[in-house]
Amino acid sequence: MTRYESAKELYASLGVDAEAALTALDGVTVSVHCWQGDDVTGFDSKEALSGGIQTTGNYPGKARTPDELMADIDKAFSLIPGKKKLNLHACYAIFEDGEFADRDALEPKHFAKWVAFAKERGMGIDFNPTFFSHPMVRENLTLSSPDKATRDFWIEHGRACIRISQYFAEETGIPCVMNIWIPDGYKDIPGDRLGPRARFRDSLDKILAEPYDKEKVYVTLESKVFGIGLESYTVGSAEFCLSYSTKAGITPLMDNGHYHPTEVVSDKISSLLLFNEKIALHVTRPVRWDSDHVVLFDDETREIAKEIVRNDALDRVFIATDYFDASINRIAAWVTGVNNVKKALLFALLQPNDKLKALQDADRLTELMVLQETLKTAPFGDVWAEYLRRTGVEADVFGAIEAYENEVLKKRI
Ligand code: RNT
Ligand code: ZN
Repeated sequence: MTRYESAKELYASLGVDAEAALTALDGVTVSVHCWQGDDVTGFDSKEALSGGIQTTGNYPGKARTPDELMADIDKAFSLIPGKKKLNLHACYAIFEDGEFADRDALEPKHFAKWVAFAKERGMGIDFNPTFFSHPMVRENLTLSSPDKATRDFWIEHGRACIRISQYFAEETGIPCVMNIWIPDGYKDIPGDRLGPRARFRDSLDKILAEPYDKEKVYVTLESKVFGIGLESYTVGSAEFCLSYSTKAGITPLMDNGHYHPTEVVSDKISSLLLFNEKIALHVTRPVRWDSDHVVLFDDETREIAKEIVRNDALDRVFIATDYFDASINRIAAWVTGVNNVKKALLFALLQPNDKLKALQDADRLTELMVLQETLKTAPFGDVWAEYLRRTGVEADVFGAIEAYENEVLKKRI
């Protein structure tokens, strides 16, 4: 008997069908952020990373060109089993023959190379307007700026990104999730909290006035609690973004680094599912703040996955990763974090969810706790190893990455 066969038997004794779990996992798409590959730098500007987010570390071998980033994405994706989508930021526009277009003038053609890349690999593309690392970010403000010219520039950027998102959907045949996140806020106590939020609302209305096909483009709005240098006030707070999304009929996005340290996104998913057709997630790992560490196979990641799976919402939640660590091999960071999201989903699929609910509803809470603890040490690893085997993905991630580092990354000097 193989280790998988024995694990399958054990799970069956707990009321879980391991084969069904593997089939379900293989159907789930995770949208992989391109920006882990180059520390959120992109190709359109020489500006330092701004917007209250930060990468730390200087690990050698960072991708400097579209070709390098694409090669690294290929390497990372070869070590991640199952379905993937590519999540791009507008600052990853690729300009050819010395041409340049500023953010308010971006066109689909500036992403044609990415479309070709995605099509060759049978993937969809998600998209993000880039409201940071640009000289038109004035005093840390974009869509909420008191300066009309600044707002107008960023509104045009948002509208351009909707057109590009629709182009991605049409070219790949897979809907595009376009996420809006702005860094806007104040370091110190503001004199007016309402004004910036009213201007943000008005700017969003203007962006969404751009016509688009709602079956092809899902616009999402991501909230935040604070950023570095923006500690006292964030325009796009949780309440603002949730209220705006509901009113405008767009999709709310929760990043699990964007809440107070003891607040958990796993507890918020059920509430949002009750009131939204779709919801979106940025899965990350906050360490004391929104640090964007690599996602681990930890309690909260598993709890998030359980909330998606046991509420039967795998087709209602857009799952994306969002972290950036420059202190370790970036490809290892990508693979580890995305695979941990997939592992957490498999772990959730290997829970006897109906039984757990029934125990709770029958007030058998002692049994519920004991069973949940038993499941933690069930032979989950053997089922994951079987998934890697069936998908032909190398299990020795470090070995594969070390070879790539020696052959490719170390030559980028
Ligand atoms: C920032 C947000 C946002 C960014 C990316 C690069 O706090 O999480 O999603 O990380 O858009
Ligand atoms: Zn995010």
